[in-house]
Order: sequence, then structure tokens, then C-alpha cells
Amino acid sequence: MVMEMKKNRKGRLAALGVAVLMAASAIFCVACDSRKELVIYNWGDYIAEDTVTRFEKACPQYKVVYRTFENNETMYPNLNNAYDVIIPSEYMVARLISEGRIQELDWSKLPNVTNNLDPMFRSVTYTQDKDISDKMLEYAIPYLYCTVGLVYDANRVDLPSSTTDPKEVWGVLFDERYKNQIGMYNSMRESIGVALNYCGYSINTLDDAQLQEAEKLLLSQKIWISPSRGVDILKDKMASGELVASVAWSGDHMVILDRIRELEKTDEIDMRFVLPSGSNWSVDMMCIPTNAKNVAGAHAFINFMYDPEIALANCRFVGYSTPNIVARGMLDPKIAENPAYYPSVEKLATLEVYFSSDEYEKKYTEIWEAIGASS
Ligand code: N2P
Repeated sequence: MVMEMKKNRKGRLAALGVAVLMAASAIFCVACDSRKELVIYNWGDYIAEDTVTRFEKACPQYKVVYRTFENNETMYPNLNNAYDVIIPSEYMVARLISEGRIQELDWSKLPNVTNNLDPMFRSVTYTQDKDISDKMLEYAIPYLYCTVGLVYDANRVDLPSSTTDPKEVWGVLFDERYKNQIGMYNSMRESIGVALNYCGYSINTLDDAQLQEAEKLLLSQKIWISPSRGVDILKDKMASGELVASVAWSGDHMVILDRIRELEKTDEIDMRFVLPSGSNWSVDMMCIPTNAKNVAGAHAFINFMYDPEIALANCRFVGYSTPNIVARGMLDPKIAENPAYYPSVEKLATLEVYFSSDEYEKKYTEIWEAIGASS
């Protein structure tokens, strides 16, 4: 009995010793990891797999915490979380500037951006408010950009290959022949924009009758066509052949093509991308929120993303278009000169960026909620 007690006591002491050692080593590890956190908030599937590790190697004083969002509207309510770098689209950036939620950048800390930003981005129209459009680059640096079009399997969808008429192109998404086989982005402006462009209206209309028509169309699409709704998941559904057509950012078309090759389905699927006239082009931009805790690290990250090798790796991996002029020069000319991915300034003038203001927010959100709520 005494022996047993002694043994138990010994065992307890040993266990206690191990626990103390573990706690001490945990404290020691935390203490020795003196790296400062850098919290990044980006779209899903929107960075090359090794970019973060490469950054941590290049700037060992920072430890990246990486979070993702699905679309601009789901990102917005989370901004109280003190991220250091966020990457919303330009219309959301315009809103964040006017609300004072992002801070002015220190360009002296961004030499790679100064050297490598495609000059086109110094003069494009980012938003309808000229004052904000003109000062956009003081607050935000283009990361990647894209156009919005239709991806479709030409073997299964009946669409004349030369058309860019929005009625014909988007008509595929409202055609009952493709019931259960089309994809719609779970993203407010893209969904409503497709319907408006199809109806022949500006994707920036504030006209109530036009907006109601778009809403009705999307509601009846939901009932009669039953689209798959999502963002990144749609790429897999297109590549596997589950869907025949979908609204798509141009970059997603590139990824779908890669996945079709991986699945060895190139003989079966002829996946094309068509950019309808009057559609959207958009640019996702790196910004530093006003409540960021690691402003120096955020500048270091933005600058790192403009290293041509890093920018090239990212645009190849995620398929979107790079505003880094040196990286673009290293791309296959078949891609770098394709106007659906790299529209000229003249072509861009035929497309629209999304405008933003409280009125847009209110009217478009009402429609988006009505569509989401309907069964
Ligand atoms: C989603 C990235 C989408 C960015 N993977 C479009 N602005």
C-alpha cells in the first residue's frame, strides 16, 4: 500500500515535471517568436500557393496571418477586425476612401510599385466621383484585374462564336434549355450587372424601373433555371462538365482551362470566354485599413507583391491579369495580347466599372436581398 502510494506520488511528480516543462517551452517559444503579425484579408483562391512563405522568407520579421472572403459585400462588415492589408475591388475601395476606413499609402516605401505599375492605371477611371477616382492610387494599389463575361462549353451551348451582343451572350443564362446547368456568382454587383446588361441597361443604373426589371429577371431565373450559386466552386463545376455555362471573371476562365487539362477533358469540353459589350471590368486593390496594427509590414507586403517574379507567379497561378508591366512582358503573348484579359484603353472605354455611393448600396442591396430571400 505504502509502496503503491509512493509509486503514485512519483508518477504524479513526473507528470507535473513534464507539464511544467511543456508550459515553460510553450512560453519560451512564444517569447522567441518575436515576429510581428501581419494580417492579410483577400479573396479566396487569389494568391499563389507559396507567396506568403516567400514573403516571410524575404521579410523574416513578419509572420503572416492570412484570411479570405468570398465577395466585397461579405468582406465589408468584418473590417473592424484590424486587418493590415485588404484587397477589395475598386468600387468598394472608393466607398472605403469616402468613409475614411483606409489610410493614405507612403509611396516612398513602394519602389517596386513606382517602377512596375502599368502607366495605364495612373489615369483610368476607377469610379464616377472624379475627386475619388483621381486620388485612388494614394490609397490603393492594383493587385490583379479582370473583365466579366460568359464561360461556356461550345460543344454543349448554342452561341454564335463571333457575338458580343449582351442579349445573346447572357441569354444563355436565362435559357430554360440549360436548366440546372448554369452558374451565377454569389456576388451582388456581378449578378445584378449581368441582368442589367442583358436587358440593355447600364450596369450602373439607378433607374427604379430598370432595376425592377433586372430583379424580376433574376427571380424568374432562380425559379426556372435553378442556377448553381457560388464563387470559387463554380470553376470546378465548369471543369468537371456539371455546368455548361456561367458568369465568370476572365481570370476564372484561365483556371477552368487549367483544370480541364488536369482532368484530361480537353477532347470533351471546349471552354470559351466571351466578353459582352458594355460589361464590367474591375480591379482588385491592396489597401491598408485605418485601424491596421502593422503599417510598416503592410507596405513591405504590397511592395513585395510588385516584385516582377512574384507578380508573375501570382497572375499565372490565379489566372487574372497583372497590372505589373514587367510581369506582363514575361507572359505568353497569346495571353498578354488577348483583349478579353488585357483590354486596351479603348476597349476599356466600352466597358464599365461599378459606381458606388450610398444610393447604389441601398438600391442594389435591396434587390440582392430579395433574390437571396426568394425560394
Ligand atoms: C475569386 C477572385 C475574384 C476576384 N477567386 C474578382 N474581383
